[in-house]
Amino acid sequence: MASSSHLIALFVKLAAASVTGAMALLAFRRHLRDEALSALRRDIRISLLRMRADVPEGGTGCRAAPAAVVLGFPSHGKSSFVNTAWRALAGEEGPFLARAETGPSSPVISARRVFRVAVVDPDAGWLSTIREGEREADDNGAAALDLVDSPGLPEAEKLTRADVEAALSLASPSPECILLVLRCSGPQRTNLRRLQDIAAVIRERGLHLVVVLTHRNSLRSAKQSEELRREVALRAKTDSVYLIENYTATAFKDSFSTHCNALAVIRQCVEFAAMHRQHRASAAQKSSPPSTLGAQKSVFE
Ligand SMILES: Nc1nc2c(ncn2[C@@H]2O[C@H](COP(=O)(O)OP(=O)(O)O)[C@@H](O)[C@H]2O)c(=O)[nH]1
Ligand SMILES: [Mg+2]
Repeated sequence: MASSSHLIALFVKLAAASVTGAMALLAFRRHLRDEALSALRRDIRISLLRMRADVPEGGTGCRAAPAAVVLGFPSHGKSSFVNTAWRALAGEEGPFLARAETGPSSPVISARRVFRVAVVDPDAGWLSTIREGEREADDNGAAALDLVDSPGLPEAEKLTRADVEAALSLASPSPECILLVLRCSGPQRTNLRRLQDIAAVIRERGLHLVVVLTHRNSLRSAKQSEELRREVALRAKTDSVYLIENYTATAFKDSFSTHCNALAVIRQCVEFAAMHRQHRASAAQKSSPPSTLGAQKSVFE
């Protein structure tokens, strides 16, 4: 009798130790994931702040928030991606909050198209003195970017080059990077065939593109995802291809992979926008007439 009670006590202790161990592991995993998201947000903030700092106040370059146009066919998840990116960048918690209007079928006519998203400072609070300069810049909206939700391209069969050109030139503010959003499953998957043509027009305008494939959860396996990613990369001639399951109002649950992918997409996009700005600035410098001071100098050299 005494030995069985000892056994039970031992069993209870073992169970308690296993539960504590499992909880500690879960807490550790959560900490690692939070750290990974913070690192991505930090990278994005640094790039955005650097883009602004590179142009002195009153200088000739552009100090505005970089603009990324979200392009794609209707109902492929463009507006949902804006909402997803907003949640991930702002580090929003609690119930899902939509900024861009979304809908299951026909394109939603939304009055709002430009969404200025500020990137939350992961170090706010405990690094307050070191990062004072950055916070000051932040007050002026430096660590932010504009996501421009476009109305949607015409159906894939009817799509022409002029349609893509019009979508790019009508976008306001004018794009510095393109986020091409395509649904990776269902009958809409056939639209991927037009990827090559769309990507060509984007490149001809001197813009970089990031391909965002939505409805990731409808793919059956990691192998299928990888094959699709490779196929899209070949068609679009870019390695910047990301698969994502967007946040939607139905059955919403925060997901590490969605947060991580949305932040990775935006980090790439900001990098491309910075390259685009630099390219434009150096092209403008080359085309501007040499100053008289420069001309005199060359005479005396
Ligand atoms: N399951 C799932 N549904 C999505 C995803 N992205 C968008 N949706 C849904 O697809 C529909 C169309 O999305 P929306 O963002 O309005 O497409 P848009 O016309 O390209 O802006 C909406 O009902 C969304 O809830 C996704 O990644 N996964
Ligand atoms: Mg939309």
